[in-house]
Amino acid sequence: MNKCQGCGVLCENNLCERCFRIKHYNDYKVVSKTNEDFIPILKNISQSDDLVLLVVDLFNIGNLSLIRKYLKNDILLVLTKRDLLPRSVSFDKLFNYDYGIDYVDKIIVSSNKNYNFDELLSKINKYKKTDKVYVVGFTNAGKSTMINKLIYNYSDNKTEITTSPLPSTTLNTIEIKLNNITLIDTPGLLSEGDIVNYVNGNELKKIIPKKEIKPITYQVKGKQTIVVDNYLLIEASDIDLTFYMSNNLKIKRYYKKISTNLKKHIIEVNNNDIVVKGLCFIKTNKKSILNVYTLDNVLVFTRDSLI
Ligand SMILES: Nc1nc2c(ncn2[C@@H]2O[C@H](COP(=O)(O)OP(=O)(O)O)[C@@H](O)[C@H]2O)c(=O)[nH]1
Ligand SMILES: [Mg+2]
Repeated sequence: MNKCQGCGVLCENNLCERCFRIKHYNDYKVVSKTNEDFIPILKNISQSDDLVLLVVDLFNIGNLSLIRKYLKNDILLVLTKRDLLPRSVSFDKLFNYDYGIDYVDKIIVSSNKNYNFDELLSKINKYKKTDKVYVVGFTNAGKSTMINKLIYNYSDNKTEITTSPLPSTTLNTIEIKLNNITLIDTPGLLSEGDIVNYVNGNELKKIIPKKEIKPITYQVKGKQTIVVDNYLLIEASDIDLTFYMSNNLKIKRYYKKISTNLKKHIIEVNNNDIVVKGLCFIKTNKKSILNVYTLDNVLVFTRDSLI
């Protein structure tokens, strides 16, 4: 048996049927995996001295300690998808943000824009203790895309790992040579409470940002309701709210109450961000209490403001 070059499952050929279809027809077949499959992989990595690249989607950061807690290894934090956040965002603010875990170093990159990859390769070489380097993170963080970019930029290797906007594209560990280094891609931890787990393919296309986000600010005076498509409704009063989300989502302001079937969360803010996981984050400018309504299983929480 071979391992599929695209996703790592055992199969007869170099590429399994599912990866072939994703690659040539953009035809996705959702495979449901659970974290039971991934945690043993992390524990196994932890037995080694190998450097770990923890890849983080800057638009959808997630609780990194859920991954860190299984790993004793040195971690290079790779903050990717820089291209999604507005160009005007300060480098220092993003770089010095508290990502909630310890690491040996960090770097901001964009695989789509090929931004900062020379620096990434040089940091990998600086911190690696062995010839193996593991790549971990949440599903959809951009791990496989980053590896493909490294391989494309710096080696003659023609293999490509399958990437897609759906969770669980990479199904098993995949080893891929980057000259003297063996990069090892992993399936990634499922991001619980993320909206991508609860919507269909067409909705995903609208929700997942692909281009630089254009933030939208509402200066709410008195009581108002802000509605984002069928996914989010916010009741707020006397506060500035700046929405960071896909430019394809429709947002509308009402000067009255709007009825909704979405699930209610009462959220206290204090100059920080409200995160609706996978959908958006909303920067606020004062202390206040808001009603935030969204889909049933989607997590809503606050964090220090990223931007
Ligand atoms: N805008 C943007 N999208 C990216 C970037 N890197 C990956 N993506 C997209 O994010 C999605 C998940 O990428 P993938 O590499 O499959 O994630 P993995 O599950 O961590 O391996 C795909 O739709 C990619 O095209 C990036 O630097 N910028
Ligand atoms: Mg992958």
